[in-house]
Amino acid sequence: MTIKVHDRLLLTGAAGGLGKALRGRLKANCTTLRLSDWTDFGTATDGEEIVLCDLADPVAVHAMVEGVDAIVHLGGVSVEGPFGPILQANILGVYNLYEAARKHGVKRVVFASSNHVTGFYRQSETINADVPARPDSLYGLSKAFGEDLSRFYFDRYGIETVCVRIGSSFPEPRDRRMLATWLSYDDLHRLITACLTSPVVGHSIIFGMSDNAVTWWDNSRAQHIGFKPQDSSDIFRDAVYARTDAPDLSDPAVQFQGGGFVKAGPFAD
Ligand code: NAI
Ligand code: 15L
Repeated sequence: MTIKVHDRLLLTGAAGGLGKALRGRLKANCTTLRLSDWTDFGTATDGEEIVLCDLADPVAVHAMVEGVDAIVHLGGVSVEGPFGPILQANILGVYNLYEAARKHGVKRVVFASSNHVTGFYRQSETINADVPARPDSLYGLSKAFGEDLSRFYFDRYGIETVCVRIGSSFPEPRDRRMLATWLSYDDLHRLITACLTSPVVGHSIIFGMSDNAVTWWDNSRAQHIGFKPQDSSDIFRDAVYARTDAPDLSDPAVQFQGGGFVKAGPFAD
């Protein structure tokens, strides 16, 4: 597989679950993979660079971004919690990242958004990326901010972004909800590759899910990205049903697409 398009590619959130899953896979997409997180995660191997950086620190973010051609931005708070850390990493952090991208001439970003931008749509609805955001959490709200900020940086400065509203990307679906939202690691890599290689992406939003039989998301408006999932949660269905209870249909976590996020918190800062 020969898919290099970028010379130096930056991956933020490299110490996290998806960062670890993508570290080996993204080497095919570039000559040099610059890996970043704010926690120590070891040493660089061949074709890698490591830059430790707190996304809330603009000076550190500018140093992290200097010299890269494109960015896969996974770093930040990835679940619902107190507003303080979300504000620092996901709101201030994404502003710092795009300011650095503008200053250093980066032309394309893949932004790890989340299905929690639209988590207050019901599991009985199929939505596309044109429906209004209905965040289910402070976390989802911060991702909606990232999507809007990236649209501004496209409209004003021409920096292209694909916002990937990732469903649930784990080795396997963990519960019945994830049968609809699951995105395999290989499909995640296929999706990011499509975002990095599609000739023109402008500012686009795409839901990140595998080819699951049950889905709440319609990606027909994002065909220009060229993502074709090859995995499916369907092979896990029987096992997930066998180990989980029948859903309580009065539970908001079962009614809404965001699952448990719709009732998480409030948290003390
Ligand atoms: P994770 O929590 O395992 O990884 C996030 C990484 O960001 C961590 O390594 C953490 O140290 C780093 N980070 C946090 N605050 C930081 C800061 N201030 N400065 C620098 N780095 C910081 O999350 P995961 O699962 O790997 O997700 C990656 C991205 O994808 C996140 O942005 C998450 O919101 C998004 N996403 C993930 C989904 C999934 O199913 N795994 C679903 C939807 C979105
Ligand atoms: C997310 O946005 C989270 O980052 C991830 O940990 C999962 O909870 C996922 O959504 C999900 O909705 O399953």
